[in-house]
Amino acid sequence: MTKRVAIIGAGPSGLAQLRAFQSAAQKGAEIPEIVCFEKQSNWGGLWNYTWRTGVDENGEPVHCSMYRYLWTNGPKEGLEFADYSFEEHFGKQIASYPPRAVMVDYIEGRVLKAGVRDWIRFNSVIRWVEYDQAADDFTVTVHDMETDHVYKERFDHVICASGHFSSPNVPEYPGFEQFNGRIVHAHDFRDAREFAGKDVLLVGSSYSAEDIGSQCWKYGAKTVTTSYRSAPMGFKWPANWEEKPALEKVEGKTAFFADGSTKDIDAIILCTGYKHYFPFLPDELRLKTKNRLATADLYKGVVYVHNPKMFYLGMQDQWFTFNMFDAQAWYVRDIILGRIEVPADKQLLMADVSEREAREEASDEVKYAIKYQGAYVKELIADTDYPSFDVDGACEAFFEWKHHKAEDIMAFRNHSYKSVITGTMAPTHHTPWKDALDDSMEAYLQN
Ligand code: FAD
Ligand code: NA7
Repeated sequence: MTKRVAIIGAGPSGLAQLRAFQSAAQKGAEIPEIVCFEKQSNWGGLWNYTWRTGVDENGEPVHCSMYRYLWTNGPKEGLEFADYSFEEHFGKQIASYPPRAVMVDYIEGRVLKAGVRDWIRFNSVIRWVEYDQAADDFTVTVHDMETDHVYKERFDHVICASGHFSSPNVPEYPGFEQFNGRIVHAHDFRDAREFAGKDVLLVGSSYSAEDIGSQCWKYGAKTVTTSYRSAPMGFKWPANWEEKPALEKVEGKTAFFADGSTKDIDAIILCTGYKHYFPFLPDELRLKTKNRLATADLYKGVVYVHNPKMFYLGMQDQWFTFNMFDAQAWYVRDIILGRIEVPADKQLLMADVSEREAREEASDEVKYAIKYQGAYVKELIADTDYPSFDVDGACEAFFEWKHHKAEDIMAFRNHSYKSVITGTMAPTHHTPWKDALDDSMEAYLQN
């Protein structure tokens, strides 16, 4: 009987999995029956923007954590699909930091070409997954929101690609209950114009704090204050942007920081990260990990060590994104197709995880981390027919990106890099990022 494979989520990781199977079928391989369940009404995952916050039209938690005016926060040359270049999609090379709408078009282009949309059941929320020891298969409970029907189906494998930047980590500080202004987590931040003319405090010192602060600055916030728990971001900020140590409390509209300083603020944006959250998985199948490069309990970063018929995609913290999801998806596909063997001895799977953890922990330098994840991508693609590409070249683009950020945090997106897929240099964008207020695809692609 044909094997059945369930994929949870049609974001970049789930779509990579669909493309991986489709490419094997295209080359003549017999592939299992694939069913991808997506709770939203369209594909693209986090990139599928909605103005909604809280719950969606079905009463489910909104998945999207992206916002209007979001441009990629790293160069596109670091994430380009090896089997579908930006030039192939747009018919020309484009600048290096595309806005969200341009990225969605690109993500969609590859899967439309592959013709895999029919493999996806949209508006379908995975409610529960159970493993049956005797039958050695999984029963998946699905809520079809279009027909309001809950049903169960059996699968030989489950691939969880539900993302991990959607369920917010929301700390509370003394005084929040009485704060006379808006408190919002980055997950629910949608439009920087809301904060024009305001004094905004962002809690956190990672990508969301940096980018949402930059958005607020670009769209006219009066001042931006960021507060760090561990270490400052340390960029050369514009004159109306200040970094403060840990927030201790708020009283009325005044924020108090660990160094004894204070600042009067109108709004607080909690850029305090996300939780790996899988409400549809029982203990024995549920990944419990920190947001790091070497995730807990995943052999080769994808095979769940406590049940190797279950896989996870994209659960790592991410320097590499789309091309890493591809590397993982091709690898998982080849395990399912019997082309790659997973050791039967659980100790060996756990040893693989420990080795990855130790290697990640050997240094906290950024360059080391980028190379570490680059090496992981190389390791996986070496074992499959995913088109090999210059991963070291992509690492170089990341190093340059870091350098450009250090030079001028409000201008790094004006730089261009060379594609490691086509070898073409990206053009310089027609408008500096800080002045480009219209970020529609049409505006971006103008020459
Ligand atoms: P997601 O994109 O999160 O997709 C998961 C999918 O699973 C969603 O469609 C969701 O609806 C679905 N799903 C979840 N639960 C269920 C369920 N129970 N049943 C059915 N379906 C379900 N990466 C970059 O490369 N460049 C960037 O510039 C960039 N910017 C980012 C900015 C923000 C604000 C955030 C939060 C992330 C950013 N990322 C960026 C990283 C991002 O994680 C990846 O680009 C990518 O979206 C991850 O893909 P994914 O498929 O693993 O997860
Ligand atoms: P990250 O990268 O996980 O960073 C979370 C930040 O929040 C980090 O600076 C944390 O500080 C900080 N944090 C977490 N909990 C707290 C509390 N309780 N108090 C203060 N500060 C806290 O998440 P991001 O949202 O920035 O980025 C996630 C993705 O979105 C990323 O891929 C981007 O591309 C977009 P710490 O350093 O741990 O002290």
